Amino acid sequence: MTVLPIIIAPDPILKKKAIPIQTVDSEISQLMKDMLETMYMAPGIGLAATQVGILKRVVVIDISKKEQLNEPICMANPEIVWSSEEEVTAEEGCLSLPQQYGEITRPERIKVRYINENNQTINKEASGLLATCIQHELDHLQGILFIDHLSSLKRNIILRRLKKLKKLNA
Ligand code: K2U
Ligand code: ZN
Repeated sequence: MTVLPIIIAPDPILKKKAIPIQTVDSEISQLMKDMLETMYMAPGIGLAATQVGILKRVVVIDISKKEQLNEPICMANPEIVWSSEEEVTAEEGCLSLPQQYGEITRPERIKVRYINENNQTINKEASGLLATCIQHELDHLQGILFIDHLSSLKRNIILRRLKKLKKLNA
């Protein structure tokens, strides 16, 4: 398995829409495995293919705690088929926006349909951190970052900080 480089904002690739996949074949299955290894190494609890520069509609998630067994979820062509009217606000971070955080409001409960690593169509209900993470990752597949849900003032402050960080690390 391979740890893939995570793209850091600002980067035009992070603003692009990902393309649906035809089927979960050996190539997509290997991508899911590499994305999981990359996510665990980061560490994070979610990762979208867009963040490793691959514009395919694939995300991986694992919200299990360190002391628990891993419970990875691999999603191809994920789509939210229902969202609750009730919303919840939570602090979000992002592996592509290191050390930046913001309070983001999203639907509290969702139903998501996706193709799993075994090419099976799955319908799943989610709430809490899992629902937040799924919505965060599906935003990535649309070229949307959590800062796009903030005011332009806050978004520009974060982007200016990240531009300075990238210059320092170049
Ligand atoms: O997409 C990513 O960059 C992965 C995020 C997923 C995430 C963002 C906000 C809220 C939940 C999940 C990273 O895992 S951010 C790191 C992190 C780690 C633990 C809890 C929350 C965020
Ligand atoms: Zn993210």
